[in-house]
Amino acid sequence: MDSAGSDTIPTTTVVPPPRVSGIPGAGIPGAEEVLQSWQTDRSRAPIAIKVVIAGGFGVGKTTFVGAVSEITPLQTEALMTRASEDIDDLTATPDKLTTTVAMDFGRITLENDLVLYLFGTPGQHRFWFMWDDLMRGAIGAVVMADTRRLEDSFPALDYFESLGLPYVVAVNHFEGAPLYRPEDMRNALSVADGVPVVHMDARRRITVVDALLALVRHAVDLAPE
Ligand SMILES: Nc1nc2c(ncn2[C@@H]2O[C@H](COP(=O)(O)OP(=O)(O)OP(=O)(O)O)[C@@H](O)[C@H]2O)c(=O)[nH]1
Ligand SMILES: [Mg+2]
Repeated sequence: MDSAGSDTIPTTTVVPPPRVSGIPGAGIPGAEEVLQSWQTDRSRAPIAIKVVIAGGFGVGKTTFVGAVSEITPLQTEALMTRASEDIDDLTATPDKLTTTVAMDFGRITLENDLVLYLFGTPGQHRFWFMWDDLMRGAIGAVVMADTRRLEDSFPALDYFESLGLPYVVAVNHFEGAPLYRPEDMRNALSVADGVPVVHMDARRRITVVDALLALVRHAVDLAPE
């Protein structure tokens, strides 16, 4: 038996406290809320969009996000074990010791108050089930490719083709890797004519920004009127 007893429960009227804000009159019933100029100037409001950085294992997605993020990027790197040796090819990146196990996250503000939130996908096969969740709300994707192992890009390209989401192909140039013309890359990857193919180096901010701008322009071009 409950010692409080059901017939002794006190009845209390809870009065919510007035909301606290820096706006004069806020929280006072009946008072007009005085809006500050910065609250009504819609030209100042940044447009925030989400983009995804995808591609095969070790192609440079985490490096890409880290190279441009204006906040300390969120990384979910974990040491790789020998168990992945037979599945994820390490020959192109022999010094790579870690892999992304959930996502990368970063932010970059482009001109005209355009804020991009960058979400990098994990590359190992066993984490691909997370891609659907990572795509939610994205306006498009950068699909990275390494010319030494183009076939690793096919799953990501197929994925975005079937999803119907705008994407650009960013060819990440590693030292010593062959450099092909964008048209040749397009043919080799069977990428449609309208899809931009750009060359970049994931470690160089300026080239990463160019790849992101190419994606934003492409997404705007494809957006319905
Ligand atoms: N030379 C060169 N090395 C790069 C470049 N981009 C990335 N790397 C190196 O390649 C390795 C792999 O880079 P990550 O950014 O971890 O690749 P990732 O695609 O995020 O890898 P996963 O998350 O495991 O799929 C790292 O050792 C990077 O330093 C590049 O443009 N040039
Ligand atoms: Mg990564």
